Amino acid sequence: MSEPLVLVADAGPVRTLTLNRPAALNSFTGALHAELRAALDDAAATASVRALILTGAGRGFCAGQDLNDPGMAAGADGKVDIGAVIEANYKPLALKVRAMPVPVIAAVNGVAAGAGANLALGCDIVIAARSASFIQAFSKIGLVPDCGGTWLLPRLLGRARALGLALTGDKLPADEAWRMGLIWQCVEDSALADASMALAQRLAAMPVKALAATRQAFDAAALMGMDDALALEARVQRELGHQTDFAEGVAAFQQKRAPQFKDR
Ligand code: T3D
Repeated sequence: MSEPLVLVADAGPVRTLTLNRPAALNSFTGALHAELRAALDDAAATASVRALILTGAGRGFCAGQDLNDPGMAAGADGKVDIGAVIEANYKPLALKVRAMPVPVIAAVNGVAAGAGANLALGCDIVIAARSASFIQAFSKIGLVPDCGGTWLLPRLLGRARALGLALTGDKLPADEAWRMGLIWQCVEDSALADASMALAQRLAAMPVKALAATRQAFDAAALMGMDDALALEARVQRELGHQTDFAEGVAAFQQKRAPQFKDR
C-alpha cells in the first residue's frame, strides 16, 4: 500500500496534519488536495480535536502546485485550465482552513513557495523554523498569488511590501518574515516541533469556540466600516455569552480556579 499523502497524529486534543510528499517538497497534486480536504473535514468533525498543526515532511513545508502533476496537462485546445484547478482545489482549501472550528497553527519547517506559502499564511498562527523561507513564486511562472495570496498579503504586510514580494518572487527568510510582522514566531529548527506543540496545547485548553469566532470576526470586519464591525462584535458576543465556556470562564475567575473549557 502506498504511504498516505497526509499523515495524521493526535497528541491529546492537538491533531497534527503532515503533508507527505517530501521528494517533491510536499507540492500539491490533485490527490494531495483531496487527502488534505478530507483530513481537515475529519478534524473539524472530531469533537476531541481542539487545535490543529499543519506541517510538512522532510526539508520543505510545501512548494505549491506540483508543476509535474498530470492534472496540469493541457486540454484539447493546448491550454491548461488553471482557473478550474483553483476553483476545484485551492479555493476550497483556503476557505476550509479559514473556517476551521479550532485554531490552526502552521509549523513551517522549510521552504513554503507559491500556494504553499499562502496556505501557511492563511493559518491562524505561523511559527517558522529559522531555515524556512517564504516565496511568492507565482510571478516567475507568469501567474498571480493564489490560495488567498491577493487577499492575505496586502492585509498582512501593506501594499508596498506585498507587491515587492509578489512581483520579485524573492525568497523571504523566516527571521525577516518575523521582523516584517508576516508571521508570529521564528524559532531554531530544533525547537519548531516543541514550540508548535506547546502553543497548540495551550490554545486547545482555551475556549476554542471563541478563538475560532475571533478569526472569523477579524476576517469579516476587514471588509466593513467601524459601525458594522461594532454591530458584528455585539452579535458574536451575544452568541458567545450564551455558551457554557463564558459561564465557566467567569465562574473560574470568581472561584480562583483553573477553567475547564468544553465548547467547540
Ligand atoms: O495549476 C496551477 O498551476 C495553479 C496553481 C498554482 C499554485 C502555485 O503554487 S504556482 C507556484 C508553483 N510552485 C513553484 O513555482 C515553486 C517551484 N519550486 C521551486 O522554485 C524550488 O523547488 C524551491 C525554491 C521551492 C526549492 O528549491 P530547492 O533548491 O531547495 O529545491 P529543488 O531542488 O528545486 O526541489 C527539490 C525537489 O522538489 C526537486 O525534485 P528532484 O529534482 O529532486 O527530483 C524539484 O523538482 C521538486 N519540486 C520542488 N518544487 C516543485 C517540485 N516538483 C514539482 N512541483 C513543484 N512545485
